[in-house]
Amino acid sequence: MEEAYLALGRKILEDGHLKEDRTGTGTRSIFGYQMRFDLSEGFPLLTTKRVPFGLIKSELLWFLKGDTNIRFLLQHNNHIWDEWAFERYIKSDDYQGPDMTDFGHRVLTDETFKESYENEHKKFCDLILSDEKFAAKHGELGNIYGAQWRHWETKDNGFIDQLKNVIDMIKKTPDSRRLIVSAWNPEDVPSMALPPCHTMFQFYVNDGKLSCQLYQRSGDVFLGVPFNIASYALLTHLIAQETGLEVGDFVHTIGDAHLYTNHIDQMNEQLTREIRSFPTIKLNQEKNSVFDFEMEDIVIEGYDPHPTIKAPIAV
Ligand code: DHF
Ligand code: TMP
Repeated sequence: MEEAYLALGRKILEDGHLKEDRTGTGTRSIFGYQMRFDLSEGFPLLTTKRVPFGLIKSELLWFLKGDTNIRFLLQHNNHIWDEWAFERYIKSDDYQGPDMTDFGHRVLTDETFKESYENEHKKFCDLILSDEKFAAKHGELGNIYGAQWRHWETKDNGFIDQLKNVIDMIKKTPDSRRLIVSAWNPEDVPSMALPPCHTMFQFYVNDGKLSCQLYQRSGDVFLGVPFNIASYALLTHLIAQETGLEVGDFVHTIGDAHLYTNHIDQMNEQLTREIRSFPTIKLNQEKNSVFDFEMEDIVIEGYDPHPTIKAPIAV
């Protein structure tokens, strides 16, 4: 099954169009791709490079709480969203340090700047952790995933808990064709630190099994996509446990599937590696609500990946 992912990487390397992008990095990209992972055959955490599952767990628990502030992530030593909060902070009047404009590119080419960035980044993280007021103001990413999943604001000043509703629907009307959660809220998109990449997902129940399909509008195939696959596989396991179903397929549909030009060597390296068998996942069987899970309730067993492959993230 990991082959489905590697085939995507290979296809982009072979057929991808050269395409400029918002971050100014440049990509090779294709439009429209679908992968399918049978979750009963193993947990889709890639083995051809190490994918840090702890970060995927804490990010998903953060979404499930409806949280959109990076403070929780930092408390779990998870730094995958730092750059997007930091970018907002340096544009605010409260930031008084050295000029950090365009830091994402400058760290790649300028050693002296990189040192200064790392220093400012560390100060930023320390403040988020130690100063609640600072965190409330500068740790916020806007109404990203957690807010839309759990607290979609309505015209009458109320809100919709899409995730709770979809779980209730899976229990009561499993044949429904409306088992959908949308993170794409056009009213909120302009104020988000990053408009949702995993845009909407749908569940499907057949033969006692729960399947999930994600529509991802934009996929960073080397860095983001391995996380997204594991994250939605985990979400499907959690919801299956609560609803008393087995796991079915995770279907991953991507719109603009791209490799950044500075990830090409890394992807080629990964493609030389031999696939190992997927690990398995163990959930604390005593938890019967998706919203009650904590880090230690979710464990991966038998994960024996090839080593990490580092790549710079495009900001
Ligand atoms: N921007 C871009 N350009 N690509 C993304 O994938 C992306 N993902 C976001 C936010 N913005 C993004 C949120 N998810 C990493 C993985 C997922 C993610 C953000 C970052 C990442 O850097 N992964 C590294 C390890 C990071 C670490 O150990 O801290 C990896 O090698 O998988
Ligand atoms: P964009 O908003 O210009 O599409 O940039 C977002 C980038 O982040 C793009 O490369 C896709 C990537 N991304 C993922 O692949 N998965 C994710 O979960 C997130 C948040 C971002």
